[in-house]
Amino acid sequence: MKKILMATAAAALMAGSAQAASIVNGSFEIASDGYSNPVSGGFTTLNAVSNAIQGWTVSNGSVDWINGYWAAADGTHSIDLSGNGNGWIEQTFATNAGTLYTVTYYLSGNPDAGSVGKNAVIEALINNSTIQLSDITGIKGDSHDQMNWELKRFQFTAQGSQTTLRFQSLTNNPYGAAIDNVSISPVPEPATWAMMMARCAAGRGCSPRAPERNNPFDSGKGRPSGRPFSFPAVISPASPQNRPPPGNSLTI
Ligand SMILES: [Ca+2]
Ligand SMILES: [Ca+2]
Repeated sequence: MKKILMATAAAALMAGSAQAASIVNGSFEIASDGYSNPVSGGFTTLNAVSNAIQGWTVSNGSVDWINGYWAAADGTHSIDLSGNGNGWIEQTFATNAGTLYTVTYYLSGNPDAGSVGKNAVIEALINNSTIQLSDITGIKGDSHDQMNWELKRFQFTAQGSQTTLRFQSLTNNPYGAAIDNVSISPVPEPATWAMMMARCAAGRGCSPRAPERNNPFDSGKGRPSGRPFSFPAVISPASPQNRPPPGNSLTI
């Protein structure tokens, strides 16, 4: 029972604060208005600056927008970060300054030049200045059907009301790192966890109390009646057939 309560509390926490940041079209499945998806089984090379992919900007070089050319981690679309050479793709979203966020994404590599490791960078930026950066090395897909997608994690602490997440290829040929299914969620602060667990233990419920602007759990006023409490998905899981095999743990 306690585990159920803990899980409920965790879900409630995530739901209560998830509105602060979300990635639009993290699986790269949707074209912006006025743009067409790549032909099924193929791909489209997008040169900077391009906003053809809903929510995303190709901001430097070029990337390939894949639609079924190889197996995606989720859906049918993914990205080769090297279109004809190094490419950057990025998205800017609302954040709460001081909040720690976890970005998850799936990573592979274009297998067309053989099973060769790729190099790339993921970074969080504010006003074009890097907050947090992580190198990505040695990723490889074996074939179009065996892409060996790996779930990766990247964390940063926001420094303002907006943050940019950028993926950069460092493989300056047409065969770069591949990404798919990007999502973001805030990491609950220890004090918030402690408060929620104390409420659970005292039998006062494991749901957060009324949202109060930027501090959803401290109002003490109770949630407004008649307003349904929902639990939006924070992290979109990969489709079952494309999940990493058992034992492939989440790594940074
Ligand atoms: Ca996808
Ligand atoms: Ca390419």
